Amino acid sequence: MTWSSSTAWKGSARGCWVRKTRRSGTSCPMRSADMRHDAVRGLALACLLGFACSAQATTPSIIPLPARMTVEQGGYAISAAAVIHVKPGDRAAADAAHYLADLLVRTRGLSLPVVEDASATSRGDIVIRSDPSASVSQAEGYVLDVDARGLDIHARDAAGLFYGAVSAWQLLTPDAAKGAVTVPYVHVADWPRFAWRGLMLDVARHFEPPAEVKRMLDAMAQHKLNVFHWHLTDDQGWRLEIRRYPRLTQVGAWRQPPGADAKPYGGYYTQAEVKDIVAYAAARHITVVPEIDMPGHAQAAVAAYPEIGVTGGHPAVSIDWGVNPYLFNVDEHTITFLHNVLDEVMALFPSTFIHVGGDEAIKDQWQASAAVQARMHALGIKDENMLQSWFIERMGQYLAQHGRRLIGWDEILEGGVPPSASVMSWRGTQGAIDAARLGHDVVLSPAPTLYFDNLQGARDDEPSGRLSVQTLATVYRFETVPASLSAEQARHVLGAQANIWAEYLNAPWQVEHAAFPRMDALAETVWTPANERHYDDFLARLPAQFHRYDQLGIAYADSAFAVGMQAQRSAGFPSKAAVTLDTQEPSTIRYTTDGSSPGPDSPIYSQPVDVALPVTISAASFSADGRQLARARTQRLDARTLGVIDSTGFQGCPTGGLGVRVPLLPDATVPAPVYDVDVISSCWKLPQVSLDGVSTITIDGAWLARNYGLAGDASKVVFRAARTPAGELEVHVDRCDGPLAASLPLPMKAEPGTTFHLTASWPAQTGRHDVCVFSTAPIHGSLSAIGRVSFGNASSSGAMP
Ligand code: TNX
Repeated sequence: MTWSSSTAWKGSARGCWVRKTRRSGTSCPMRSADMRHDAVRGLALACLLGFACSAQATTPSIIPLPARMTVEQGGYAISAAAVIHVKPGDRAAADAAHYLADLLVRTRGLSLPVVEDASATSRGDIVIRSDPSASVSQAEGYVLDVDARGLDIHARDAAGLFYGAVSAWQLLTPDAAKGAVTVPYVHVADWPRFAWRGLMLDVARHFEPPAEVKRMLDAMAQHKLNVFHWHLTDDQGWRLEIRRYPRLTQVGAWRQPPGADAKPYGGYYTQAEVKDIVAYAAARHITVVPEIDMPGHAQAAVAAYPEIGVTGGHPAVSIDWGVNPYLFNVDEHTITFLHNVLDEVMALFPSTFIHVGGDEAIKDQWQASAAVQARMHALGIKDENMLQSWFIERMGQYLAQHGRRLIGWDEILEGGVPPSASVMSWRGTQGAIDAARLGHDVVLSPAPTLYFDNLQGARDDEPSGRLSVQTLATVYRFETVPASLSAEQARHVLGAQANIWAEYLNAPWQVEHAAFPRMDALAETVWTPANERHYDDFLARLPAQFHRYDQLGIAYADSAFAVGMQAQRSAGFPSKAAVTLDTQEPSTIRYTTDGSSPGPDSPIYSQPVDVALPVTISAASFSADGRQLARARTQRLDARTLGVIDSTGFQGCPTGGLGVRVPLLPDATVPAPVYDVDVISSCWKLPQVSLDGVSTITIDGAWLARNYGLAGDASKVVFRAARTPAGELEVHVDRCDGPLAASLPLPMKAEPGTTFHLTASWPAQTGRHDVCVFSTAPIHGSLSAIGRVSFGNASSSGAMP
């Protein structure tokens, strides 16, 4: 490897500015390297914030950041006439070259031919070549050199060539422009930190068509993620065709959702579709790890074949999210049934690891069943946790006989982890620590950080999801290896993955919104060396990635840069307000007050803006080079809208615990409306509401399906006594047990999906107060939810309904 002979970047020692190398013999003086790195990061942040900076100052937008990269002065121009060279017979290089060419057409409008050419080792434009003696020897690693001779990508294995091509694509797409592009001279030596770089997609709760699964696989490959964990079965749907047991999909793939006119919801993958998807993934160096969840989350399978369930009853496919009671029984017949299922699973999925779930199997049914208890005693097994361990081990042994390995959620540690098992740790990181200490391999996917079903911002325009906000920064700062593991134990950490649970992600665009750009943060977490990761540098590389998403039609979330607005009436001036603007991440906010779209020349926001009402304020965030980082958010401010509080201004009450943002109906695919509810306690806190002059309160809300399996938490649901048949919304001031200010009887028609609009008068009071709204609706039947609370006063008259 000879790339240490690089030229200076802005006067620094050669090859020293981006990152200090850990290869002996090529290291730069530590201090100069660190200083340079800090300077570059400082510049990156400055650029993002809008201060003057040169385009060269930021690290080239490769995500995940390579293990080592040096940038030099100069660049190689790739024109529309450029060529990608591969050697005849170098199949892996040709595959990578075609992937690169295809991406370039789609995103840059550059149509570069792939040419088989015996002299491909000599340089010119882009060369991709297998090289058994490439200086990067790690699996999946590659070298990418750009100099006056062009781009050269070489690697020892096919995955390395592919990842080199992906990095080259990113270098070739630094902005939104089309056509020719000049690539900076860089030397990249890159390889992954972890072998398991995963993403889990739950298609059981909401089905994703094969085309969308492929889109996600493509995106994974472009982030150098290599394990697609496919959650194919759950209480709400069995999505994999099993030829021996056709009812699993004929019955188990369909459910009857709540709502008066709801049509059956469902879908499944035929074996032909699965084979196609597995091949598509393999071509992108992704292993598909299927999950067949057992012994819990089994309701759809039991609905199809009641004889493999416990009670003898015949449930429908579940419409309740959460934890449902249906387990498989432990008869030999059922074990054989599941082995037969695994036979077909193994035939379809070449993955060494097969996931058998193991999560959230509450043991009520096993405890209540004389047959299960008799079998447990006959087997000499002490309790139900150990019975689960036995059950899982029966699967583990079967898989091992076929040369496969079992992996399961961390509950498989309860009752003794089967010796052959690997563990996926989701309830925090303790499961990973315990398992690694016991010598089992582990994958980290802790909730809530790596649970992408959580919202990524507090704004009311975030679509549905769980209400524990997990920002881009939180995901980025996740460290895979728990600090308490010794170096020896840490060797059992295979890697990490994010999980896209889909109870509230009803349509492909919502899955994409949840996944991107947090997938970028995840990718860097699992690929880039820990000490090379710097959040501000990452943020500076993100705008280019957003342009790529735009070109690929990916519905990414701009939540990290979306401008939030808060308006406060100016004291003593009812027709004036002060507007505060902010973003989650640092950016330059520009705004307009004349209804026009904010652009790179609009005024920069620096302090609260005084506005005369009515006004329409529009704001967007920008990077220094004028790239818009988030779409503009617009709000009309007048006497009426100033008194409106939406979910951005709601907080949960201390009594609650299970906060979710849900659509009007559980399977609705339209973007709005959505409602924030706490399933344990129907209560909302509105902090510090200005009550001066308020004389009415109006609440817009809806009846929602109460479709939650709460298991042991069911007894925690807060009951509040009602005064009227359907209950009412009680509004209290200062505290939930403070003075009652209004009581709005709920309408009787409590069919899920019906909205309501309730108004009451409001007693005169002054100043800012917390306001607490809670529902006294019965705790069975539909769930009442509020979407918007409007406080009206004399100056908003006319606008009041
Ligand atoms: C817990 S994580 C589950 C899933 C849910 C998820 C929702 C795990 C192994 N089980 O069934 O979808 O929470 O966030």
